[in-house]
Amino acid sequence: MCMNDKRVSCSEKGRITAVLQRARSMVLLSLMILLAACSGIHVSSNAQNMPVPHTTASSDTGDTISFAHIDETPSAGAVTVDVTLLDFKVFSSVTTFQVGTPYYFVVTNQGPSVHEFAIFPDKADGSPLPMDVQYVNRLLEIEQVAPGSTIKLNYIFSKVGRDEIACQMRGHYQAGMHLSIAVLK
Ligand SMILES: [Cu+2]
Repeated sequence: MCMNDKRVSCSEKGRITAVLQRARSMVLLSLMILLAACSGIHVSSNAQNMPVPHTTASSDTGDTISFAHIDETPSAGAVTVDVTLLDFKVFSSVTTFQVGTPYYFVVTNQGPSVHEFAIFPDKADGSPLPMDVQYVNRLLEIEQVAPGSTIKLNYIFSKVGRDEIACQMRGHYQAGMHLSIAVLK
């Protein structure tokens, strides 16, 4: 390709080509390292997001909700509990529960916003625990109930105590989205 009368320019071209090739192989090498690193992170993040026991619906990939545990039919002998989520209130047809009784929660979001359905423990006297403690010890949680939608799930309380049905989405709890309930023996 190089003409005899353009030697300088030809050798320049050669150098540039060599530099480009080196750069290309460097890019390839970095890509391979990056890919290896990424696949490592992916595996460990999967391991961290294993389904958590006692959580009715858990987040599998950050914002994605798994509805794998949501039941469309009540378990045998279950008491139906109608829960209504509003901006920013929670209503429930049952507020006194019993340990060991199967309950079938029918949770409807009648508000214009997305809400969470969760049951958190309170202190023994019924006063609320700090929100982060409530959340860590939550009995069950559906992270997102879309406006106008209904989710249904079976749940049996295993512990006597004071709890609350609540939504902890940003500002919702503080705005009034919590309802005290009691779980008796
Ligand atoms: Cu809410």
